[in-house]
Amino acid sequence: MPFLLLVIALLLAAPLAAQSTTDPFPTPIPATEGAITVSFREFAVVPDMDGLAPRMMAMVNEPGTRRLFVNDMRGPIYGISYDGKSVRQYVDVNAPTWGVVVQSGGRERGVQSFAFHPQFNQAGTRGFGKFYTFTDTANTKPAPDFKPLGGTRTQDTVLLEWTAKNPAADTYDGGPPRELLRMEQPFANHNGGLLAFNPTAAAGSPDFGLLYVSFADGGSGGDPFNQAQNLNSIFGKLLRIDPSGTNSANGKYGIPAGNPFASDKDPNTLGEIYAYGLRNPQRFTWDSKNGNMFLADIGQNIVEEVDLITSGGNYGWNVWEGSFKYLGRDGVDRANSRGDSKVTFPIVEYGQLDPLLQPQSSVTMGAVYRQAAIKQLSDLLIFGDIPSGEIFHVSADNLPKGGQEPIHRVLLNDGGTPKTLLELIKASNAKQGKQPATRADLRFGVGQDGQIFLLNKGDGIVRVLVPDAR
Ligand SMILES: [Ca+2]
Ligand SMILES: [Ca+2]
Ligand SMILES: [Ca+2]
Repeated sequence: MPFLLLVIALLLAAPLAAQSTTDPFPTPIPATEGAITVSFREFAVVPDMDGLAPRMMAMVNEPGTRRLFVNDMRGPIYGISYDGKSVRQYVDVNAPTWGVVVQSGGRERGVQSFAFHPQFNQAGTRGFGKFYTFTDTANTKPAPDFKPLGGTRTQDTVLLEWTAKNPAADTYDGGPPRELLRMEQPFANHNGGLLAFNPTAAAGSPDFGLLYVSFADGGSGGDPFNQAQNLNSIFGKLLRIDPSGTNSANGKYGIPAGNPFASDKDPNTLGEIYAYGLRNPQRFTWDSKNGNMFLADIGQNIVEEVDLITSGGNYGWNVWEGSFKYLGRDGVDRANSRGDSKVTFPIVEYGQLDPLLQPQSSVTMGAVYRQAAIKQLSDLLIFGDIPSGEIFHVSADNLPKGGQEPIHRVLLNDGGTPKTLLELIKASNAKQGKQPATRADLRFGVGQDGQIFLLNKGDGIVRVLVPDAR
């Protein structure tokens, strides 16, 4: 054997020694190269509560009644008219009359998300009047449907179904919510994620009316009970359930037969699971052109990632963080990246040490913009970073295959000057006579015609991206 081939053979045969790093992407996200600047306007103002800016977390379009809805994590859900001029409280999940008792202490707990059934405004259908909320609750008297594999009960996370009598009413007019699902939480952090119906699923298609539920690994750090890789645990998963069905263990919701572990004849794999190996998958979205599903999974201490989700996929946590072996809080392994053919690795990822993102970072989705109105955003996958408020883009048609290089910035055109969301929030805080926010706490919302809204927890202002003035 020629010497060179021998060397190559030895290299392939020997496992590479771990090369621990805190910074697997030494080339930063470019500050200006490839950056897009987009116009925006202030769309609506959501009221303060107890003197503090609303902790806006989710925004949802309800086309049947032509309203947008946005929540404050402490309980209220507001209805907003399509022109942004009317903002009215639709329901307060935390109102004593419902008995929910929202646990919103700290930064990560509270009403996480909500979703309207696609038939919300269609009388005579099973989804008529129905919407769903996912919240942390301090009421831990009822027995949970799912327990963690360790820890001490800090709060529960509950999935609730509400039924309005008149969906078009300004204020919710139905009774107390029905509890579908209750999870006991082992730690205060990493809780519920997003509830969403697939908006690309037409009536009559198999995915229509099924509720996707992202649910984090339970918290602490490093997934201490290895729940995300455990198919008998509800933690660290993307779930898909039928809220109108009854064949779950508690009889309060259905498990779609098409779910990857529903019909595998293995009682140790939960039928609710759609994808697994997730850490803190707060947000996901679908591409209206092709149905692609993209999910943002918040990393531990090194890598933030965006995944293309497929049924039954293993997204690696807590064995992998992004494309790299997870060694612990202090490092990932630079060697042997993406080295497991059974794991689905991110389409893009970025390092928490990136200079744009200091002092903290965590990824959030996002939307695929398939409209022509804002031409510089067409056919891009838009996502962002929660604390810094940085907005990023990659191609939605030529999907990247990992790494940080494909990522470029989206900046906001403030009277001709490109700004970040955090800079805009600080400026409005000054006008409001408030202390300047130190975090943007960016979340995205998507409206009619693919409008992209920017939420935050600092100034109560919902911003919308708009075409440039001519
Ligand atoms: Ca938790
Ligand atoms: Ca099973
Ligand atoms: Ca992953």
